[in-house]
Amino acid sequence: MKHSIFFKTILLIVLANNVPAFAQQPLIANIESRQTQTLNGMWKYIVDPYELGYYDYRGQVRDTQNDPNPSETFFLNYKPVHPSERVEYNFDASDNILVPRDWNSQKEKLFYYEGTLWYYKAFDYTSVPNRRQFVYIGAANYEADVYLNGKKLGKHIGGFTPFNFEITGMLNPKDNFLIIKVDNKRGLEKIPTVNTDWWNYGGITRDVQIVDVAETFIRDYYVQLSPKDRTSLDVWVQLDGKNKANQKVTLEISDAEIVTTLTTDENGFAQKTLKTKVLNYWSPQKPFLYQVNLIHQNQKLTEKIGFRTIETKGADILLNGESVFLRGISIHEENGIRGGRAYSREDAQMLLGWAKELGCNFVRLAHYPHNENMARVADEMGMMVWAEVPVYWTIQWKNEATFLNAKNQLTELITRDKNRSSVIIWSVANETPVQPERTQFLKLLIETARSLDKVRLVSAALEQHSVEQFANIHTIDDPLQQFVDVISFNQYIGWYSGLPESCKSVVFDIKFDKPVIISEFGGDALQGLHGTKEERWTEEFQEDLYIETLKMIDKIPQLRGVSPWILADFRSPRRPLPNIQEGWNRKGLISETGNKKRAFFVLQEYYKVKKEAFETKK
Ligand code: GCB
Repeated sequence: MKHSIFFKTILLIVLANNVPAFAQQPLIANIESRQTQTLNGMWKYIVDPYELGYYDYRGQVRDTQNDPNPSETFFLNYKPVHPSERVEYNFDASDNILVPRDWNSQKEKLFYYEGTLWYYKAFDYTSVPNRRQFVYIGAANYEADVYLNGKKLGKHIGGFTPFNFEITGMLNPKDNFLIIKVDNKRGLEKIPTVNTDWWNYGGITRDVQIVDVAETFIRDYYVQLSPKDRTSLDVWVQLDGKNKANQKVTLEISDAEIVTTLTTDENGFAQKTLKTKVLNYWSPQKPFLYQVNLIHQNQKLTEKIGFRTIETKGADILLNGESVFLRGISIHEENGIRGGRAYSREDAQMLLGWAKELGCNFVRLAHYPHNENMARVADEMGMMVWAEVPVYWTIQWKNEATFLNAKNQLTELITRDKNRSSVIIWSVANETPVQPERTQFLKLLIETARSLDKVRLVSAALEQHSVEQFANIHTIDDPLQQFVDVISFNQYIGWYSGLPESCKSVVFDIKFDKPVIISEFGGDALQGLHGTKEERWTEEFQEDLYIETLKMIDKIPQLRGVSPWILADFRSPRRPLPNIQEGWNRKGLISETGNKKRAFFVLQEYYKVKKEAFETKK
């Protein structure tokens, strides 16, 4: 089937079956530079495992009813007017919870909870005439139904990407209430699906803000070097509002001596390619960022953007035209020291700071879009980034709604981070089973990434196996290799198969002349548990596994990067072993309490040597 036909078919099926469409209101870019009022802080919450507030006793969704029963319809925030009235909920008298933060790490009783929680926040708002307001939510895992002052704004599906709803004309000077129903139940049709090796942290895990903009405003923009040409910039802007046509937007990058004007078409869109002088290019050695201003009438948006090219040539990854080796580490979005999901700039500084100490110039942000601070801090620190969507293990490849959901999550991620110089790779999947429907699904995701972003590389973490009859020869048998820019694969020789010793005889045979990244390898060790290298779960076993694995993979001629599994121990319900795991995946190089294990120093040494080898070759 031709792709356009495939998409049309999907669309028809979606319309016919009334499958929820995943298209949200278009995302507003660069919230940091906008006029905002934060709604972070204490909220009230009601735990609602049976979804009393959402469905009536006949299973009808209350927010689609003309006259829902106020005694049970939580989003109305109804208060009894007479003592005789039956109202079975009360946000004001309910417990407090912090936003942003997952609920599991805040409340002991919610540690294992998977289901619905209703969040409530009261606030005042002083509006200025002729402005527009939006509520912007950084992420809520997994499904969010959002209501303002008793009215539904919309629903968002997907736990790791931002969304916004327009609320112009709906705000009062006093006593507004925003109610968000967040449901993190796992489901077979979801992305990710029921089975993951990480904690299903629920809640509003990122910032919530009211964004205040002009009637016609710059909603989104893109400023990046043109692919393969380091002396031209591709720029586009998208205005939103009644007067979006035929408007002038000024782009100013004073340090690059750029001032130019773009004029929008009838859709409020304008684009331009500009010739520049030779710039200070962004790289891990010198993460130079330019102050970029976009000005429309009296609004000015500003942010720091780095300029660099990233491309592949044969087996090389070229950053600004020079071959690089990606000295990486995989990271989960978790702060084990505080507990729970990482979300803040400080969290990003801690995690990326550890990576820096390890000698990394690259991080794999596994297995879902991390918060925006990660890519922003990576820009500042000079860390290249692999960003990923949670198409993980076995999902429903034939389910159109599942595909649209994955596509939407990828689109929201790219929309948010397209101006981050640190981000060099979009990854569309992790360890997915090779079969035709899955390959078609992922191929379409790759095409989505390429159509939204022409300047970054695309990859997916694949699987490897040994060749029949030659147990020591390992290869990748996956048609997806043709479609990705970088061949990445996870391998656990010495941990899930054999002992570290077995690495000695393994040879990888990779058929493509493309760069190879080992996107995962590793083994569990309990920090502080010592023994011989033959004793599993000891730091010495993990250390030996690193030594042997690094020697083994170094023999791959196309090897251009590695991101071992993983920076720090992370919570996983799949890890029950008493006294060792206790609910933690122990493959971290650092414990959840922040202590380094022996393998940390093996990798640090390897990266020191790699850095010298690659950087002196030039
Ligand atoms: C993998 C997965 C990762 C797991 C890891 C493990 O292959 O990609 O999510 O956590 O192995 O520890 O088994």
